[in-house]
Amino acid sequence: MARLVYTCGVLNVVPAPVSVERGPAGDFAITAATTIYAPPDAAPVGVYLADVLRLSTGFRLPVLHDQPADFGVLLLLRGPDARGGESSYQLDVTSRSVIVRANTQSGLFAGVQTLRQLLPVESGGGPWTLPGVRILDHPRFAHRGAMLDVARHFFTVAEVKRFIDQIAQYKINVLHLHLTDDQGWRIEIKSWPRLATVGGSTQVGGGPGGYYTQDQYRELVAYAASRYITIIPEIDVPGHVNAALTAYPELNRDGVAPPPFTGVGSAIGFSSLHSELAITYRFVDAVLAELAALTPGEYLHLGTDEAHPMPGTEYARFLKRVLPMVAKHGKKVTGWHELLVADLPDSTVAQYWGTTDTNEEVAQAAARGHKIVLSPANKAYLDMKYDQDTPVGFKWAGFIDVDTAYEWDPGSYLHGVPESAILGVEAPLWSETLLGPEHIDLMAFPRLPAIAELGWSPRSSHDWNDFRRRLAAQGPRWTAQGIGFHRSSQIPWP
Ligand code: NGO
Repeated sequence: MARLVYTCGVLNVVPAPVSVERGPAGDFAITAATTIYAPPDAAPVGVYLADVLRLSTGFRLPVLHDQPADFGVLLLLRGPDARGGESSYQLDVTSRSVIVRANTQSGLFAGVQTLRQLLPVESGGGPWTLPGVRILDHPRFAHRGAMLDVARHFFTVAEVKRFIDQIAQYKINVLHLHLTDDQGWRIEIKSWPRLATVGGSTQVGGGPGGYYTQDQYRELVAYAASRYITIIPEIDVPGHVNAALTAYPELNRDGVAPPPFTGVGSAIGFSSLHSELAITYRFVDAVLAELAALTPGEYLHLGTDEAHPMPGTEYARFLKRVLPMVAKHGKKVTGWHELLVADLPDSTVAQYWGTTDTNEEVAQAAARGHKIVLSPANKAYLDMKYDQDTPVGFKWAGFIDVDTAYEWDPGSYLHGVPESAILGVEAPLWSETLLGPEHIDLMAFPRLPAIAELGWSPRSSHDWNDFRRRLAAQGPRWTAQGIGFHRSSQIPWP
């Protein structure tokens, strides 16, 4: 494999591409006269590229749909290197042209993210020269996720869109939204309106909370799709449901609604639905029906974690009734790995959030053919503090500085779980302690790009020192984009 270092400089692309070769045919300078050619079926990516180049260079480059000239920037949905399947692309830079080739729009989009990182830093004033290069690239894993908890603290549509734009740069293709929890219910359910209006009316610390109307939620789904990101919505059942219980007294065994919960910490996992109440299943089915209708993606996330008040037998019985509902509404189930105690359809994906590299239930599930998404809390949880000085976050799974987030191999991490069973990786950002987007920035950057690289780049490119150097070069880009990242002392920021 070609290394990333070549004679006219050093490429600082994150995630590391599969192969990079120096192009013999010179560098390409983007000027006010450059055109972008994108055939009609690649037009959305062309428009996106024109937008990002306008913000960085100030040039308003036209997007042309007719026969391409052989100069300028060309996005071609044909003739790519076919090795990598979906999202693979080839990027060739010569003095005459910049050509991105891919089989799909998402492949072109991935190539465009690489192209952005080959340009000088956005705020630097140019010249906007791309080094002569040939890059062949494709992802290692299909699922490269980030999770945002909008339940503990609510984040607005604009704030979630901002997060989507941030993660798209690192070839993340799944955004898991944790929509419900004890402290808040954040999605409008038309047949059970009080879930949002009552259950969504507060948050940790007692603020006003909030929720997404279904139209706003559709807007988020569409915005993510325009960045080739699929949203997986999570409705957390049967535990983490205090907000729902406050909204509908009849969901409680004694028919009395509990007070809203605005705390954090030791109280995690205190609430639960009741498996013996018929209304429990009418409630879950109605919610899943509306959620499925809002979701173009394949999966609904059922939570299923920490249902401590519900005894094990009841928990399994509850899941047995609820799992077929998801299938009935045309979706597949994913959930935190606790759900593996139930009898599951083969298509069920388990998300591992433990802190050890052995888990018998997950290994057995993998052997039965289930796919696993890895979010080990002591590596991938973005809500863990970097060190004792981090102003927000938790430390129950340990401190996670950048090396800890980066130095593990998803393909061999869990004993008895082979790489073939790994659907991918996901970095969860829980929001008990996050008061606003400035805290999202601080906790996600620079660790989210580390997890993104584990999801995308080949095992053979894994190299801490090389990663540190490439990551350091992202710092000025984040500054230019207004991302207030954590200046970890492990990274040689310029
Ligand atoms: C746990 C818990 C969440 C917390 C998070 C905090 C899972 C899957 N359930 O992770 O409710 O917010 O830790 O780190």
